[in-house]
Amino acid sequence: MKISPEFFRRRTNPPVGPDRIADVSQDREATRTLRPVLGAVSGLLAGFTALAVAQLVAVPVRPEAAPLNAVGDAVIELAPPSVTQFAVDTFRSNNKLVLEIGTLALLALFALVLGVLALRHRRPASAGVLVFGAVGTVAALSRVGATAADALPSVLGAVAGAGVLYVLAGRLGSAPQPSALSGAEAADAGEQPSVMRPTGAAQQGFDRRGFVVAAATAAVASAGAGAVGLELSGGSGASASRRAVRLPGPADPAAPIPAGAGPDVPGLSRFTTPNGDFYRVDTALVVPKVDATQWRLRLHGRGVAEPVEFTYRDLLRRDLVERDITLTCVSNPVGGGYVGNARWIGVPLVSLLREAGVRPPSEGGPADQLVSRSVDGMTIGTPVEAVMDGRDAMLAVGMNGQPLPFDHGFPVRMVVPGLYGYVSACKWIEDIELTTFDAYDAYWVRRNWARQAPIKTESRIDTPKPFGSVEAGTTIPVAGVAWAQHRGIRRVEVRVDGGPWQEARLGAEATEDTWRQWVWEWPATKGSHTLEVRATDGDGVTQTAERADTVPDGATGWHSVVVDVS
Ligand SMILES: Nc1nc2c(c(=O)[nH]1)N[C@H]1C(S)=C(S)[C@@H](COP(=O)(O)O)O[C@H]1N2
Ligand SMILES: [Mo]
Repeated sequence: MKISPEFFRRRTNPPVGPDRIADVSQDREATRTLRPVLGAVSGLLAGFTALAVAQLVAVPVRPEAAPLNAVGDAVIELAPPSVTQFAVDTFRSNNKLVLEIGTLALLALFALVLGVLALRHRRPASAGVLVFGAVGTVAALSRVGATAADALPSVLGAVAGAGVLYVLAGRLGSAPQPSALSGAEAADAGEQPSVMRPTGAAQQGFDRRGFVVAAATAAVASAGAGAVGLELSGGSGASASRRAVRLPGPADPAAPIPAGAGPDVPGLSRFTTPNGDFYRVDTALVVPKVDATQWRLRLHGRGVAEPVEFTYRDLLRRDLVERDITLTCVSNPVGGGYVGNARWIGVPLVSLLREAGVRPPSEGGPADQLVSRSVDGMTIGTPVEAVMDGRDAMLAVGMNGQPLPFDHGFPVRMVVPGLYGYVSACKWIEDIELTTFDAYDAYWVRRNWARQAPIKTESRIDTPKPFGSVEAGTTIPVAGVAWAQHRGIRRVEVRVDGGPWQEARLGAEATEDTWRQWVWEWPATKGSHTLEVRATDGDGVTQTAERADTVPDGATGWHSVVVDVS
């Protein structure tokens, strides 16, 4: 059959004259074949409309509530691990794309069938589009952290799609009565006795022009809605995946920060460092932007019963802990700023390790080093004993109530209280291997840094500033922070010009894994003075005065500032 452009230009009731006879019989033939095709087209258009409208509605809701995303993720979730593993192995990083194409193809097939069915059963077939909506709704609502609003994209999309199918099928006309066919025509129609009568009144139901106009309108409007939706939701990718994250509440929340944790002194570091002010130390020239929906964490190696893989959602599904933990960089010089305190939320590392069968060396486990690898190839080696000794080592997903910022390791990083970052705090982590210190040297170890590096007790004067000038008269608050993560701070002392040590007032202790703020009221006299500070940790050990460089395992010495009092 050939459909000429003529076909679409014809009026509903072409004039029938002697010179048109041949045309009319061609029409009859064309119409008979064309109608199911146009039905299928209507179905596809309805499906397209549903997806496009859903994409637009997902903008104010959240990108991951769009049905294609939601259904895709649900499939990944429900598929047996062997199937997902096969997909990951076969399609590598394209597995999500392959999944989406597969989902789309299935959807197209159903839409096509519904479209053809709509020729005869307009209402039920149109309602069939709502079934898609139901599937999308269930998928969207089953997401971690889903709210009722997540149903909106699927529901509204499906209603729009059903509407389009209903209207288009209406333009194609209803099936004629079989009795209206002549015997010859019925025979001609073969297995399709419902085929439209070829002439006159029979064609009244088939509004070609109306169909073309309605179909084009639906196509253009849907394409517009879909494009705007994709554009506004930032499409897919890392940023969209981060925006879509809703962190679940912790099963084990942090204790409230004690009221007196932060003396209110201008110039003193805040107890909790805001994400935007948090120091950043890494080797990344370009901050890795990881799409959380694609991200996987592999856990394998010595003493792991069977290698396991976790998705971001797997982690969010687990019981999360929330803790205030102070992070410190080994390359922080005395008095430096590579230290910050945040409220982290994450999965206790020990739970994942125990489930995988890992035992610490003290229980006879064969691995004493846990090597984390990041997406950008950083390797960080941490003692297995430390992460399993009861401290709050975690795979953090949140920082101060936000999904991890990209700078600080989105989607997942490690945080281990008491160990310098380069031996514990792998950002953009994607692989954890259990091995031994004998068998493997991590990145910084190969560059002359120590294999093991617990954080050294340190204290810092935040105010007054070095070489600052202050006015004599009233007392001057000298204030700062002190840290000895996982041992805690017991005492901070200040002295002036090498005089007797004076005990500072400590902020209330949040936990032994956090720094402590301190303040000492200085009855300052005129002249140039040297202030020094030292801290004593929870074990009663006072930080050493001995100056040590940052290499190989952290600087030591007392922080001092020189101040002019006028
Ligand atoms: N992938 C990766 N993770 C990393 C690093 C890095 O260079 N790459 N640096 C580590 C070091 S040395 C420190 S001190 C901390 C710093 O974490 P932050 O940048 O979030 O403060 O991250 C650790 N994790
Ligand atoms: Mo560091």
